[in-house]
Amino acid sequence: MITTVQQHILQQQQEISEASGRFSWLLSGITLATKMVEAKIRTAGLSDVLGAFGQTNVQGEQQQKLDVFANQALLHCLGLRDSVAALVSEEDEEPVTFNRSVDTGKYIIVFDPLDGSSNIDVNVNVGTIFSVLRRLPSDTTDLQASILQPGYTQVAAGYVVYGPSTVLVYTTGHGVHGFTLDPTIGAFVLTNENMKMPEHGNYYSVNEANAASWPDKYREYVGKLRSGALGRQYSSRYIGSLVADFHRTLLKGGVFLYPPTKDQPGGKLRLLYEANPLAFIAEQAGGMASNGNGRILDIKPEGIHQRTPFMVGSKREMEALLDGRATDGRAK
Ligand code: P6P
Repeated sequence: MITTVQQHILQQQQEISEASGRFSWLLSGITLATKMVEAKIRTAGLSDVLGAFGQTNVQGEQQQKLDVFANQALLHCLGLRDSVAALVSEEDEEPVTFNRSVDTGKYIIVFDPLDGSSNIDVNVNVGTIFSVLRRLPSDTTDLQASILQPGYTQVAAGYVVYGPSTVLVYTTGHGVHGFTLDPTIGAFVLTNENMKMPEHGNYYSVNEANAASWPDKYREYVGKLRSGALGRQYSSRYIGSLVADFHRTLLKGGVFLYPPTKDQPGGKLRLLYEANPLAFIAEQAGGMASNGNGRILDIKPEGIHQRTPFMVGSKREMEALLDGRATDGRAK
């Protein structure tokens, strides 16, 4: 007996005000687009979709052909959903808005169409990250107020990691649920209901090449992870694709860090379509997500492409970072 992601949303609809048919119709736009991306990625080397597109995006990053394809797929599939008031993409400077009334265009979708670009051409996991916000009833103009809501207002969040299998993980605030794409039927099938992040993990995940330019507290913290000062021996894992590093942290526990650096004092990762959705999932799974000073989900965004320092992981590792626990979990 299989449960697809569409069925799962509908089955939950008694509990979730957002799981009306309109919301599951919205989600099907995302899953359709990610299936299109998956099909392209699976045969990337065989068709002319690898390599650079020849333009740079709003982040000043060299766009990869698959970046552009994924962005177009999401804009197309979601633009057809009349409940979408605006789409915000990492790849586009400005939001794409649809002239829909407050009663019809009820949602804002924010997404990173293909995260992990630096890994695309070397056949390493990449991912799609999405976040769903409710349009503010008062917001009948440029929708900025609806787009720049803090992360705790998210209606839903999720990601798809394109790896040995293609896995969708999402939450609507009622637990975290994982689905695996069954290519024989073209559907995301429930494989991991009510996912919980282990309270304590054995991995830490950070780009240690930046260590010299981190603020001291991060160097000291990673030093304690290495030395066993937190009461256990850790192993280092860093894939360089946020979605893959996060997915491992969700399943195995531990901590992922992208601290401030000299080049990126405000952090490298983006608040709206990377940190917020993953923070929502992490908290729903029993983990924590912080910018080093406070909860990611409490940050009031100032701009749609705003960056943030991003630390996320198991409660024990995150508390050790945030309250400076130096030994086996006792407060300093
Ligand atoms: P660095 C990929 O380009 C990305 O945006 C995230 O997926 C990843 O976590 C991060 O950048 C890696 O950055 O500086 O360690 O290469």
